[in-house]
Amino acid sequence: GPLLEPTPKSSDPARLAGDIVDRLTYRLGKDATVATQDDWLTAVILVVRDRVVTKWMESTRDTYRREGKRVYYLSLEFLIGRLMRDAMTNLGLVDEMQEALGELGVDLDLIRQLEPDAALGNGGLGRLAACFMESMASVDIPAYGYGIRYQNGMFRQEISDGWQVELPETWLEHGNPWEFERRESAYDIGFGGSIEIGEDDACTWTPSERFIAEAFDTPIVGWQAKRVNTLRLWRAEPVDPILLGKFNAGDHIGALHDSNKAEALSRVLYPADETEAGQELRLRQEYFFSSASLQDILRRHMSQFGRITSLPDKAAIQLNDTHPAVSVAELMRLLIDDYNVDFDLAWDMTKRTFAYTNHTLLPEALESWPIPLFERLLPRHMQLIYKINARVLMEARATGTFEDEQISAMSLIDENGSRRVRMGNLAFVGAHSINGVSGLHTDLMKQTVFRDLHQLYPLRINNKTNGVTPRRWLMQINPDLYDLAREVAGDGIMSDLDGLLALNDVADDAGVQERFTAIKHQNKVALSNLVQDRMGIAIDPSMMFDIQIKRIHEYKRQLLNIVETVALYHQIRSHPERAWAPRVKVFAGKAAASYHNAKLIIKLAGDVAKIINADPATRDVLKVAFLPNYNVSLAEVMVPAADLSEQISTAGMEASGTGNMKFGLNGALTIGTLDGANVEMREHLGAENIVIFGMTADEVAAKRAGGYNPEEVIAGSPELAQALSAIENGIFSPQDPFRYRDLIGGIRMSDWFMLAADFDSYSAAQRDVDRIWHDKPRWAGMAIRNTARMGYFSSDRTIRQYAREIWNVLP
Ligand code: DL6
Repeated sequence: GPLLEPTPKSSDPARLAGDIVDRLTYRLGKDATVATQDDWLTAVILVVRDRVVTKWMESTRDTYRREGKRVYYLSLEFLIGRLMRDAMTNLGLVDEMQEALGELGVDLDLIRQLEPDAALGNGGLGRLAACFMESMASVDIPAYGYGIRYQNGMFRQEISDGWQVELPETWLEHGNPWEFERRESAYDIGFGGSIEIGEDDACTWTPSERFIAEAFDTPIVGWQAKRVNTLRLWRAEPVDPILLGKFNAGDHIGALHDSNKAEALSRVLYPADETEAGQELRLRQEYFFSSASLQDILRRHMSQFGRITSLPDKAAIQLNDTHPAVSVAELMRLLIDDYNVDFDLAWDMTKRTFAYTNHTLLPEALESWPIPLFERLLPRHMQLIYKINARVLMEARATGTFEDEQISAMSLIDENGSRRVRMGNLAFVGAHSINGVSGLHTDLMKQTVFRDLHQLYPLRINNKTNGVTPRRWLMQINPDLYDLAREVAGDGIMSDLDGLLALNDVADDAGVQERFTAIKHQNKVALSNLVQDRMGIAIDPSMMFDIQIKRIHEYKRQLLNIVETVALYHQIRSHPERAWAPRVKVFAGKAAASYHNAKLIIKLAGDVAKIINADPATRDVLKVAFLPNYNVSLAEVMVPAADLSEQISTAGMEASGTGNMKFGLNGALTIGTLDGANVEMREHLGAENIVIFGMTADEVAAKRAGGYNPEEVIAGSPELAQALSAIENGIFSPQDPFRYRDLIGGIRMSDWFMLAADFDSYSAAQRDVDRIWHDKPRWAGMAIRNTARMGYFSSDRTIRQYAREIWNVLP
């Protein structure tokens, strides 16, 4: 009845101001005269959250009423960043809030910057999950994200004497006003113990260890608040917070044993990005969140539909990489052991429910677990995996078309060396859809990692090229460019990014170019101010901002960029009379803590910067900066300020890239290889609006197979040879002249990432970029056409494709 309706919330600035003071007073217990900026931030978030909650409940009621299918996105990473501006723009509250805070004497932009980044992810995979959450709400798909509420997310990077130092990030320090703790949504999670087979093969698993998973919900608002979905993150709790017996016996530390063990489960995000994988704790985290999420999904399904067999019609579960792949075995266990479904039906239901996204082909990133470990932690799951494996291999043998070698490649158990469970194969066989994240990546998946499974199940692999949300990555971070785009293309662009195409017709218009260039300049001023504040380096905003930001990894080839910078430096010194395009090369990114070469590359960037920036002979045309602690919020300042975007991975190695899309959307030109989604960007932009260089994926593969000799290539390229020797001989590290000997030695010896092979082509492409830079109208025209033609790379498009082609849900 009307008495239960919440008070209507208005967006009237006076009302907002009143609500803010109300929250400050009654929720924070603070008087406006003594409130800190952090208090104001919390009060504002609470006010915004209240407006979200009303919509949230409407969305939930609507989903129940429709009796439709829900999408569940299982991901060990959600790299969200800040949420306040996102929620305010999607609610259409920004101007009103600004006015309200003005009345209170609070600066919205200032408190906005105090909000900590929710950095529950490493890089592209986690940020994609965040864009997908926003897009699913924006295109009106009932969806839940499931993950872990890490107390410490991505580490904070400090650069000390040029070296990366990892420090814990404490995003929950001031509490988290966005989340709702759900004590009632808690599940039992078991590990270890033994299994017992009873009558009719019924199995009882008695775990030796138990924990509780407790839910924390964050509402995710879609564009124009069409829908609000839920991000549900799990925190581990002990069953007994304190073992009183032990405590009373004087063992005060031992009394907290269970508590500490639980805390460790959801304590920290593994800095995994494609190389490092912790062992036991990582597997425990994967199972912990998979089991909690599946129990929750089944509970919701049963409470609404009452019949377990309709699960595949009402739930689509997307596995974000193999991190949640143990879910395949867990769903089988729950169906068979708890719901008495027989194995055949359970297997059919499982495959119809799950879909799996692969994000990398790097062999070191393909997860597998030692059988003894797996068996010890998850004995029942191990048994089910053997049974599933037998079924799959029988199907393979029955075709009569596979060699033994192919059968063993399809097996869920890797028998080469010490036996391991292959999580990629488990995800593949347990899903009806396996997708790659760009056209090239999907083709390579079919030819490499999943070649044999693809032959056995040829209809499963499909492509869903990544995208990014234009609300955050255009409208919020580049409001002036958004205004320009809106004037030309109309108000509908945020719901249909293809509308940006209207900009294409005015790309050569002098007035539009002037405006575009002024906006870019202003964004560059903002970035130079940030660099000045944080690092004390002055950079001239009229220089070309040439930016490479992403995780530091050899395949992403930051080293190629640095070596080219050194070569350019030498060239400028030898030929000061030439018309060099003044550039600042900006780098940012984190290295996995145990990735030695990546850390050395960071050090090298700093060493090179020190020498080049101090040289009066080149000072006006070349600068280098490495910005510490790259995160979503820093990207939000860097992306709109870029003139040139570096997307230079060894072809065949970057699954998609999404930074490439953010830069293009904000009117940066791309210099890049034909890798990942760069290939499709070229198709959409036209080859004349992107600078492509280097070998193709096929050429890389052929060269690797055909005996590549980097020394020969180096000998044939005087510029490369000179740059490598300079670095190798300690010109940039005089106090430690051998620092880079092994790093450069690796290029001479094997050069797996084809730095030498692509160098001349890269360097020539950079000189093409210089020429375009000198032709201002040409540059501006290309840049505007980049924005105009990036509509395809909206994550709304990607999500609609998942909805139609994988999930079978109608937005
Ligand atoms: O699909 C999102 C993103 C891609 O854009 C990147 O190209 C790819 O490197 C990244 N993959 C990972 C792999 N992590 N694991 N496993 O982060 O995914």
